[in-house]
Order: sequence, then C-alpha cells, then structure tokens
Amino acid sequence: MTSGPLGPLDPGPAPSTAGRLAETALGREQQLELHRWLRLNRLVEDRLTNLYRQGKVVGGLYSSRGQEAISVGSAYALGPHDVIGPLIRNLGALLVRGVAPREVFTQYMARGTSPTGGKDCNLHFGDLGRGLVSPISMLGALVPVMAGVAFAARYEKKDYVALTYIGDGGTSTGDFHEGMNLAAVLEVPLVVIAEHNGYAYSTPTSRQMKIRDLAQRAAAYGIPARIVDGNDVLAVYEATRRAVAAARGGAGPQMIEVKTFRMKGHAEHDDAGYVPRELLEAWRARDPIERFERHLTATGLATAAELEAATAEIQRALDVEVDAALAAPMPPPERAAEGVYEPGPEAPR
Ligand SMILES: Cc1ncc(C[n+]2csc(CCOP(=O)(O)OP(=O)(O)O)c2C)c(N)n1
Repeated sequence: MTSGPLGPLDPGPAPSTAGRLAETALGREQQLELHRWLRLNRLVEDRLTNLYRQGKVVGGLYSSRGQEAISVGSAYALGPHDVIGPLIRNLGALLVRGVAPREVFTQYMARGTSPTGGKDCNLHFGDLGRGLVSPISMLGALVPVMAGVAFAARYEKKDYVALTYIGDGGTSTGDFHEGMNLAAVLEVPLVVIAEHNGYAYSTPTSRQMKIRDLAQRAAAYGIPARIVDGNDVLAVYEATRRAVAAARGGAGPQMIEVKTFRMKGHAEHDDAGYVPRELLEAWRARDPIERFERHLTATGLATAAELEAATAEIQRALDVEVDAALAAPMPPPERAAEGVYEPGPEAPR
C-alpha cells in the first residue's frame, strides 16, 4: 500500500478484474463454506440495518461492512477449543464459531430470549462454554484479558490459543500496550488481529499516530507481526493459520495487521460525512466479498449461478430467523435484577 494523493490509506489502483487472491491449500468445499460465512455476515447486518430503521434495535448498530473477510478468515483458522475475544465489528467471527443469527437479532433487539436476556445489547455477550469471551466497551481491555486466557492455557498445560481483535484506535490505549508487553514476556499463546480500517470514530489514523503500520507497535514488544490485505479472505485465513500454529507451538504471541477500510460510519447513526468520498469509492472496488466471488468464478470453483443460489438460501433462512426474533418476548420486568446482583438474605420483617 503506497502513500498517494489520498494519503496513507490510498489503496492504489483498483484490483484487476480477476482480483487475484492469496495462495491457499483450502479446497473447493472449504472455499465455498468461506463464501457462505461472508455472505451470511453481510446479510445479517443488512437485516439489522432494516430493523434499526424500523426502530426495532435497542441502542446502536455497528457494521463490519467491508471488513467481513477479517472476522471470517481469522475465525475459520481456529481449532474447536481455541478461545476468541471479539469486538463489535467481529460478527463474522461469532457466526463462524457457532453463534446463531437468531441470537444476534434478539440481542440487538434486547429480547428476553437473547444471550443476555435483554440486559445488554449488540454483540456484548459471551459464552465460555463455546470459547467466546464477552467484549466490553473499554477499548484495549480485551488484550490483557485474552493474554490471561492464553496464560491459563499454558498454566493448565492445554494447547488452546487465545485470539482477539483490536482497532487502530484501540492500539493507542494503555491497556493494549500493557497487555501486549505482558503477553510477550510471559510468552503466552495469544494472537492479536489489528484491524487498520482508517478511522477511529471520526479520527483518521494519521491524526493519532505517527507510524504507518500498526505492526510497528508489536515490534516494540518483540512480538512478530505480519501485514496482510484484510480484504482478501484467503490472505487473512492463511496468515491466521500460521500465527495460530506458531502460538500453539510455543513461539509466544503473534500479531497480524490487516489493512482494510471502514465502509460505514462508526455506527448506524453516523453518516461518515467526514470520510472523503473518493476514498470510499476506491475501497468499494476492493469489496472483500465481490473479490472473493470473482476469484471463485475465475478459478472455476463455482459458477455465478451457484453463488447466487447460496446467497438466496441464506436469505430464506434469515427470513425465518428475523421473524422468530421479532416474535420473541421482551424481558419480564421482574427478572431485571436476575444475574446482576447476588441474591441477598431475606429482608427482616
Ligand atoms: C478506552 C476507550 N476510549 C474511548 C472509547 C469510545 N470509543 C468507542 S469505539 C471508538 C473508536 C474505535 O476505533 P478503532 O479502535 O479504530 O475501531 P473501529 O471502530 O475502527 O473498528 C471510541 C473512541 C471506548 N469505548 N474506550
């Protein structure tokens, strides 16, 4: 990626029509599976946008549009016992790890049957039984937490790896630096995916750091970091597979910087009027899903009709999921404190 008239995030000339992606050992079935996860990621978010505009979503709606290849490609590279700590733009990672779209819809609509029973919204939920650590709002905080999860793996002599995500803005927090340093000196099996998507809310990366690559921040702690094209699902998958294998094999923490672009505002209420339109246009030509579809058809792994049929099938499944979520009840008021406070002793009469 070169600096150009648009600054350090200028993606350069649009990719060739074939959109050549990274080399992979993944076979046809696996690549078609990746395609279904990518489309599911985008279509779930499209449905959420509709629900938001109908006033059905409680709180904010956060999109990973244009960044789906990062969540999907990285989560696809994990083993069944690995643990992830996702952020609000990592819906794709949750889906790949087995979270059902209905859980996501009910969670965003604060229904009583949602994973948090309506006590929190969006993707703020976890399930340790499924290897999901719940995100919290404080940026950077997941890095030391996931370093702790990775430490536990080594302490218990288990071979699982902890993987978490961080945005460019998040890499400026103290927690990020403390967590990275701790993980490095403890040599724990932690993989950090740093999503360099150009903006932290309305602040361009150039206004918050004097370096061009987030990978330089990992180098400061002696953590190996690779830079990959975040809009190439195969590149993300291959880099994560290698990083996970290295961490699992005892090489200590690993970081992957993925270059990408945030294609919507910070959240649905933000029209991103501060982002130059030509930058968005340039990145739209690199849409990760369309690029992957061009790759699948150009390499003969699928026909356009097969890809359309797969997408239509997802749409039909989502019709059912959305209807079920809309029919789910709101949480009963008498359960508001349940799971929040320890049940105290009976009040004296
Ligand atoms: C410690 C902390 N400071 C500020 C915020 C408010 N905040 C929430 S998201 C966000 C921007 C995040 O940008 P980035 O880390 O680049 O991730 P992106 O939204 O681009 O995915 C900010 C400033 C917060 N949640 N936590």
